[in-house]
Amino acid sequence: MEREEALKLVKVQLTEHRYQHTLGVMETAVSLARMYGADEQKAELAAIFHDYAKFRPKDEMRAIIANQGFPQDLLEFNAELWHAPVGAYLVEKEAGITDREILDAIRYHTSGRIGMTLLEKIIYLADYIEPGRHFPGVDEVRAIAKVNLNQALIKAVQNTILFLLKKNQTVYPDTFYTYNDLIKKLE
Ligand code: DGI
Ligand code: FE
Ligand code: FE
Ligand code: FE
Repeated sequence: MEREEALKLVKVQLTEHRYQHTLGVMETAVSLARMYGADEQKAELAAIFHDYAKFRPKDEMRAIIANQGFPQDLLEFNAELWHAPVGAYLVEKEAGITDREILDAIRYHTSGRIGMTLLEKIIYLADYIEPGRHFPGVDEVRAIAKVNLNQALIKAVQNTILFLLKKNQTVYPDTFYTYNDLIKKLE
């Protein structure tokens, strides 16, 4: 699918603010893909669609997770996690994207997972450091992303976990698994 068609499909699903975020993720993901040797077209499409389900009603997301073979423990954790797997499902169903690598990059963009692919890492990181993000620590991750993808990803996951802990929020197990897996693989 061409960029313009994908953007059109996504724009109607999002608020203007979230659409601008998506454009930032798109540019960042393509640049990371070029830097780290990933498929730039796949990075672009995955980025465009990554938050496709962000504004779906909770009831619709809950039903998709319950009935379409997703891990049921998602339903016991923060609903903020749901738009990622539900997005992968809907992007395939409604936008006709069938590429497994793209769909998995969407699916795991919020929690990560053990054994993340290069494309999954790029989308997770692009989502975290796109130019529209302004939280504490993001500039440090932006700088590391220019030299070491895994180190930048570790920092992003660490920051996310710390942020959740400080807000007294639950942390989904996959988020911890992602962190542990990246640390174990450090040389
Ligand atoms: O959709 P975005 O806002 O662009 O970013 P995202 O999909 O990476 O994250 C959405 C939210 O999910 C964000 O506020 C942080 C939160 N989140 C990420 N990992 C976890 C989590 N929330 C919980 N409860 N547990 C997690 O492991
Ligand atoms: Fe998201
Ligand atoms: Fe993220
Ligand atoms: Fe996002």
